[in-house]
Amino acid sequence: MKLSRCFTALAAAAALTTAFTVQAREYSVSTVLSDAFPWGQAATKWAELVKERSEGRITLRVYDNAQLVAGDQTKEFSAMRSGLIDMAVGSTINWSPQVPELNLFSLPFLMADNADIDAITQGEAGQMVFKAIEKRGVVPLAWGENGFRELSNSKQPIRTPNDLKGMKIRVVGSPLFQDTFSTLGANPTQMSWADAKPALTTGAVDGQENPLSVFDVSRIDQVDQKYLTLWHYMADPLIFAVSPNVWKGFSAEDQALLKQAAYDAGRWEIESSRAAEAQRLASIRSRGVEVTELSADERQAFIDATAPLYQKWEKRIGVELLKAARNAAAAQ
Ligand code: X2X
Repeated sequence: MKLSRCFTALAAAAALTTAFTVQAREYSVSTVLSDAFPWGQAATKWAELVKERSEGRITLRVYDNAQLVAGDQTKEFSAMRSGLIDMAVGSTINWSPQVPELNLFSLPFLMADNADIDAITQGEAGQMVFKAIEKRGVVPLAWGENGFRELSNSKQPIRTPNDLKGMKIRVVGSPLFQDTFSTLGANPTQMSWADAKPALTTGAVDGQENPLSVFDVSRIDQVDQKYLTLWHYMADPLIFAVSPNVWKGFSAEDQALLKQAAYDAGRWEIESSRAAEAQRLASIRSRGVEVTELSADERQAFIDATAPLYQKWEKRIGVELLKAARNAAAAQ
């Protein structure tokens, strides 16, 4: 081969490599919790399925601990909308500042059990929620689950709203949580998950609310949370979603592949995390945490105390959406 031809061949090879690198770029997937938790496992599963089914053409890389938004989980939705983040598996709570309809799931005692969650997410109400997300500029693909959120504290067992009086409780990203805990007579403080554990450690706050999986894996018992009330007051679904411009860049076949993989990862995560709940509770108990289970009457006292919140919040959430969700739950 002549030298000049050799250079041409080399240049062509280099161009090809560049093209390949551009095509094979990684897509970022944001989560708040790592794959030590069901939440992070949902994202990892999605990445695995996409890699396998695209035969390595599409690579999703998971960035946990909300690191792509410097720990501020309430900025995740905006970052995805603007394209700073390609994809996310995010909680309805953390996206509710930008999508008010997502506060639906945070209404206290709207859903009593898993059947209620499924009836809402898998039916008309779930479709309305997805439309609301689309309207605000992000493409939703499938549902996952963080789980029913239970209440822990360092002071005393909580059986009645009165037991919560004056207690400093760390809450998450939406003003609805401020309203709920203020209505119950507590003293709520909003902070990110990154700040929550230090605040529990120093005693800056007395309590917090999170699913059993989070309590268990994060060893919340080690930061003085000796009391846990199972009140099942709300559950936050997770949503697999994609930034709009990234979505448009995929062919119809790849869009279908991503969506089906998200759906399968979500179903897998929902089932496996529900199946682990009893074991989670047993291990929390075995570490000496005092678990309070409420009688129907005791739970009703919390339902009655928080009922006035519905009037204020149904306007923000949407009267029609709330009606659809209530009908779905009532039909169970
Ligand atoms: O911050 C929390 O409490 C967490 C981890 O559950 C969410 O991101 C909603």
